[in-house]
Amino acid sequence: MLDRNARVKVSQAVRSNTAQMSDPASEHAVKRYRTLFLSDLHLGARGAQAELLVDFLKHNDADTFYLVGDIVDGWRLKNGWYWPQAHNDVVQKLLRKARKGARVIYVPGNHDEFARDYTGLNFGGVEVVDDALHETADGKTMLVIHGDQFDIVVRNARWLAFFGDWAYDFAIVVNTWFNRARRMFGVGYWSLSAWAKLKVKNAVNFIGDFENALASEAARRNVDGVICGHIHHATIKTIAGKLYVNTGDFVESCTAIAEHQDGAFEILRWHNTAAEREAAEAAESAKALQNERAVAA
Ligand SMILES: [Mn+2]
Repeated sequence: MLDRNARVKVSQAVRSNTAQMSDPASEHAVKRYRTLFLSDLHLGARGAQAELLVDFLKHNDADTFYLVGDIVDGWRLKNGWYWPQAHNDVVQKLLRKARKGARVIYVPGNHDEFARDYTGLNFGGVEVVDDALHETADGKTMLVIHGDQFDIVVRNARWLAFFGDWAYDFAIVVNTWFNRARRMFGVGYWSLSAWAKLKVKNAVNFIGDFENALASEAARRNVDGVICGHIHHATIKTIAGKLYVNTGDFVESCTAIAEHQDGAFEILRWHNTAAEREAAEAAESAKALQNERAVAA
């Protein structure tokens, strides 16, 4: 499954100590999962952690990858092209996984909404869909959706609950048209998380409202749970009998969701893992490496 040459090549770019990377022990560092879910990479934005992401994709593999929206930040790219090599490397790594037989399913979000014009199509082995139903190894059906579709519902959760089902359906339709109109007229996307940050006091409510909105969507669709992104807050929990899984992001928290071979979900936190590994490697290696780093810094 692994192309050793490619790995070593990338390693050379990242680390100066190649002898250590070709060491058979580092081969064991690659973990294989049934499924990996990633969202909110925001490639094209300066905040994207592309190097960490490349490192993540090097050390983690899966039969199926779900890209759960906001993979590319189209809104940022509109205000000036920012596309460094590392961002390209992420895309290349994902396409390469598709070429090598992994199933890659791309569920666009609000920042890469342009991709929603291509749903139902397949690009270099990457399937583009509005949302997906994922069957876990232990037979759970999970709705995979970015989550921005519920922005208006989340903002108005309190009074929508008062009006009931029709208001909920109406709000989702309005949400879709509202975003489409904003895109058509080139107005920036209204940001749920920016809105929540402004209302800091309501931030906890906001996360809770989002989670409840998504869990009730799982109930409406008669599935066992939901896997989403959008709010940059990784979680695995049960809400009113529905499994709520949020992938988090690769901007601030650097998280992903893994499905193990038995169907169990786990949050992978790569920021810490990468830092821990680097610390261990630095401790193991000779002072030469430390000196090298001191010079580099
Ligand atoms: Mn989003």
